[in-house]
Amino acid sequence: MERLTIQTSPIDGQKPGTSGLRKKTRVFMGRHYLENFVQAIWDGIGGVAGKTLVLGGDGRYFNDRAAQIILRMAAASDAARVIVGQNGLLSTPAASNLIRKRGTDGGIILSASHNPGGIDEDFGIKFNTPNGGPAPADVTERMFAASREITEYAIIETHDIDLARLGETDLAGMVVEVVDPVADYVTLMEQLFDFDRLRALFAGGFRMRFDAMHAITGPYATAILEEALGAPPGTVVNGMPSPDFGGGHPDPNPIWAKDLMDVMMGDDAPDFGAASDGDGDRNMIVGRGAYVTPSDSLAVLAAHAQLAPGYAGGLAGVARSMPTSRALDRVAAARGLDCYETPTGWKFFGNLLDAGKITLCGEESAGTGSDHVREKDGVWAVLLWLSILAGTGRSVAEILAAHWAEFGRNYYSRHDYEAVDSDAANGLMEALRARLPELPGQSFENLVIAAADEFAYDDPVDGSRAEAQGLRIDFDGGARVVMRLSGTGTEGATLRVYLEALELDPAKQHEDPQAALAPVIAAADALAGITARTGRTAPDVRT
Ligand code: G16
Repeated sequence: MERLTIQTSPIDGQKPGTSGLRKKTRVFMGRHYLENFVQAIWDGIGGVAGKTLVLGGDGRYFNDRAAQIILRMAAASDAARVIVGQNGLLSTPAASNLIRKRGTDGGIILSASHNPGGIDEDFGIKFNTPNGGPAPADVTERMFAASREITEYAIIETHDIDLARLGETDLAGMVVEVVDPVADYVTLMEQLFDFDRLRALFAGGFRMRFDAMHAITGPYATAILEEALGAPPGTVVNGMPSPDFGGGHPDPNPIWAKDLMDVMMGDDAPDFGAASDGDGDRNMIVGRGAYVTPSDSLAVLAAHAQLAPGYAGGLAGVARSMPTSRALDRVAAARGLDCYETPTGWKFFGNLLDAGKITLCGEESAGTGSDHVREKDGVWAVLLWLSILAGTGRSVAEILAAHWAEFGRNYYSRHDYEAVDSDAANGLMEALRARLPELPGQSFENLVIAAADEFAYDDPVDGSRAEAQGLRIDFDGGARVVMRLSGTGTEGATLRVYLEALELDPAKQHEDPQAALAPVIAAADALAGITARTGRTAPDVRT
């Protein structure tokens, strides 16, 4: 084995976004691209000499090659140990759990989350800090700065390490420890949830369909739902991870999980349906004939969390990302809980969780989680929903109806305009930003603007400030439009328009959300000139 020092030079654009560095796979496969960024990670965290890291990914195309390169680079920079999921696989929440449980110096997760995989699709890499959570901005900025000054990187020249075999091997003085990617995660879930009770639910004939979308949660869901809880074989569908996710788009929403939606809206629908994304941190929840928006799901989980043993003692507080609907706030107000509003990005929950200010948090982008790890967690959300279904004896539709009757319904939808010309998208945002001060008092489509601002966040724990986190326009009566540009796309710009309207009258809480939101949708277009500026007459995705 030879330690090589390879001369290189900076590559443009290695700036981590909302969740690590995401690019087209072919970009990552380009000469020095991955190596430069991995070296930048080492430099950004003060080197890896003597450190222990976790490594794993969602199994997408290039995961296996990237894992080998990272191991050889870690060894060349004198890391002590890397704990790798078997075959280089780990779901994002399982990686977060391992980082915490083993007390490591952090970990690397290979994923572009819900983005499609394949040689012509997307790849990604992110670093999680020793608390198990995504690196905060100061750390990713150091990585970006290092990527702009890089002149060389170190790598061990050797044959591939066998990542299929559990156990330890030596790589130039570094221990490579290959672990079962599922086992520790199952143990954690057993600590939070009453598996006996959930077993009894399935034994009583409860039917469920979990769509793993050919992504990483297949093995986790099979081990927990079918093997540990006794759900019938076939409960988990598309359970075998594949490098291109079966040619699909592993994004658990009604568009990309349409098969599941069709089953759940059909005549013989199971009691409960769920899906998770590429790396297992997102979730979609759907009952028989009842889709649950991620924002509503978060609010329902907060209202009923005590039905699971892990949360029986109550919640310290809750948090949501700013664009997430304010359904959570209504639960928090009624229950006397602190409720924090953070920018988009799971990393912003980290300090609140570490400081014990919150127990539960979530986002409109199909992520919910708690203080059990420092990532959102798809399978965990499913188990908490199952605990609520078992504990209340109600159906998903009944739980939703009761929730809205008690707290009001925050009708909600997100409209995405994808791969928009970047200049057009930036121009739209700039023009709207410039008009914010004059908007209060004006009316659009008969909705009167109560307040308009650009969201900035002051972290209550470390005092750091994050600016320019989205434009928000509040209307009288509880409706709201938020606009921001995505930080996870890999092509042009993605304009996200978040739409919300509050309905307190139970008689009006069962409309189609797009119809209920029609005036807010029209007001958003009138405010920002979406069609005029982007040339788009309809969004690509409506969640
Ligand atoms: C990531 C972040 C989430 C964020 C989502 C969408 O999720 O972890 O916090 O809500 O991206 O971000 P954006 O609106 O900037 O595209 P994931 O599941 O893609 O890792």
